[in-house]
Amino acid sequence: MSALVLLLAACGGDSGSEGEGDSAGGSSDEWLFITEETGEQVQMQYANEFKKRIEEKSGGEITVTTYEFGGLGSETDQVEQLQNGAVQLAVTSPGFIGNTVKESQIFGLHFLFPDDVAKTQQILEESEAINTDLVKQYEAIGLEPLAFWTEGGMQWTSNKPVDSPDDFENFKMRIQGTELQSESWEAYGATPQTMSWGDLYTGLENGTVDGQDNPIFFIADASFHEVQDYMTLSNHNNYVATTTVNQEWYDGLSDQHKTWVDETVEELQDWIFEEQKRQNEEFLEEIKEEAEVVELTDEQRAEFRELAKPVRDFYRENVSTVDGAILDKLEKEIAEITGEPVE
Ligand code: 6CS
Repeated sequence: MSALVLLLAACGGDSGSEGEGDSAGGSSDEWLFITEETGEQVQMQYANEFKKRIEEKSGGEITVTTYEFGGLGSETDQVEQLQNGAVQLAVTSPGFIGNTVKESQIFGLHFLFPDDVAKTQQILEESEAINTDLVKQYEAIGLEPLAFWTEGGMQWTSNKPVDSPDDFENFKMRIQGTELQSESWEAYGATPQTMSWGDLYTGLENGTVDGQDNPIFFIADASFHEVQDYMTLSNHNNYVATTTVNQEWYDGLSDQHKTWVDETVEELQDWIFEEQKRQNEEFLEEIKEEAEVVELTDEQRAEFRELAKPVRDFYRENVSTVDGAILDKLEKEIAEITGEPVE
């Protein structure tokens, strides 16, 4: 644990408490909210809007302090900080928290969710597999996921056209770092390599890795398109973010504070959907000015989709701690919402 984390943990607790019971982490009046992004990227927009609304609702009684990626260490440090209560709230991604909550790697499966981002958001909000069964897996390690939401479809970038699995031969693909991500890219023939996004611009520039995948807004805002010649509209996956809080802190909130948190998280579901949509649409135009944007045909996508299918069994057998029960249920729920059969 870093010195900063220890300091935050030590400072947190009961200063200024009026017996409201908001005891884990920061004082009862200050809540710390960490994200994995920076500036005006989608997760930060979320955290800052949450801050604005909570501060308004509480008439200034509560201050929410938001931290950008890097402000409190690496993405995996952040999971630890949330668990030990050094921070109270976070936006987490399965690509990092998946090593702690194994079952959450389900969101790393390619071609599982529909291409329609609105339908994906609907599934994230309505699925019992996600909102009951998966939630229990987070709770088992002291975390409380309050909402799952999309940051948009994921696209890959490269310095050569990549529109068939053959193009991934000898291709070093950056991953965030779960075994499921690794398996997914190996299924196409690529060589996965774990790297923090903080090192990714340089990694792409100097050829340590050949490509990466992310939602459009993130590719543009992190300027990856400056050091990549192609962005392929592959929509092979959907980037799922999770509003996650420290369970002890959440359970200790007064009824009033918990209501403010719950209703704000609920309100933000539609708000953040519109925000990611806006950013993904606007940034696409910016990318087109510097890189070639290639759209995969249905036939090309079908080749990748076929290779991605067996990875679901890899998840069931090697990642899941409940023999894939959550995936089995989720597949059926997706089929019900899309009207298409389980693959
Ligand atoms: O690629 C990454 O690692 C980053 N991508 C997004 C969309 N958000 C945060 C994450 O760390």
